[in-house]
Amino acid sequence: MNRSIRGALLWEPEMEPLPRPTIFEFHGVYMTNYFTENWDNIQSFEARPSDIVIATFPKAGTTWVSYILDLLYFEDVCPERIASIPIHERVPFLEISAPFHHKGKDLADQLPTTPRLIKTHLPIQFLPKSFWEHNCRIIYVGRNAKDSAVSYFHFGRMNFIQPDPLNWSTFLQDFKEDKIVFGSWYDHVNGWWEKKQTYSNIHYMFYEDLTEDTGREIDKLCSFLGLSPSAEKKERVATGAKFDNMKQDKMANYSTVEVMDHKVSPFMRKGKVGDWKNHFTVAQNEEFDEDYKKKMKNPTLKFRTEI
Ligand code: PPS
Repeated sequence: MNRSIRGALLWEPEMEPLPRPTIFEFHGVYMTNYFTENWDNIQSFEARPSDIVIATFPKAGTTWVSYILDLLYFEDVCPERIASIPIHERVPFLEISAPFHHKGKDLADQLPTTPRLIKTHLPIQFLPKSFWEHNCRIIYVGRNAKDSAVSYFHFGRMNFIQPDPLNWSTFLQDFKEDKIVFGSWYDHVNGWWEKKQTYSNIHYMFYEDLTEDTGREIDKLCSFLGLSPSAEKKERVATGAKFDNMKQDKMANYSTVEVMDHKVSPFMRKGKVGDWKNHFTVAQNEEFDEDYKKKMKNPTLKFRTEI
């Protein structure tokens, strides 16, 4: 195995393809060993009061919001980081412990920045307690279930450290039964929403709102974080974080990640609200809506499936 400049393991084309991980129930949530192997170290992670957590169910726009925050905080002070370090190292994925990846917890420990921006897909009950003890700021990003399912399906096809999603109808059934990595979309979005009612340091935002009006959502983020960038700076961040710009940026588009095959499906795939309409059959949509109504009991949490 080779090592890249920063020490990441490199996967070479002549090597055996990685076997897909199996999914299993872990404290009541479906996971793979790539997110449970380093569990005790993750749970005892030492947060700092200045840390900012970006929490999401997979495929909700984590990278988009990470990129925006990274630009807001560090574009002026260390532009070389943005130009030369991939986003998943600038904003480490706390719980990952997978082949060809640095452990997210180690990357987070070693982050030289203040604040440290830290990504997690953990459901609320698994967030290391140190974040709560230090009253850390948390940005939760939600995305409607249908587009999340579609995006997660394609991600599973191209990412060899995900279980094989097999085909769309099988994956959709697994999504409805919570048999996907990080478990139930429903529990995830609701768990974090309910916490927001008692923990004031959560800013809960939506992918659909960000798509509709990025500038407005950047304003809300800044007000939550106590930042007051100039209008020019905000404009620069909004432009830099546009889908087409991020798709071209090798430090943001995951093209440096060895376990992803972007020819199967690019990480920066479509970036749209409503792509589910190109995947769900009429029958799948009706069944999904029925099931959704039963599971989403809290009338205050509303997702938009089109804008
Ligand atoms: S991950 O792997 O869970 O961290 O993925 P995540 O970053 O949460 O979600 C990936 C989806 O977000 C889309 N994306 C964007 N959409 C609009 N604008 C911008 N700038 C942007 N950046 C990422 C990305 O394309 C994935 O969605 P789909 O629907 O698959 O295109």
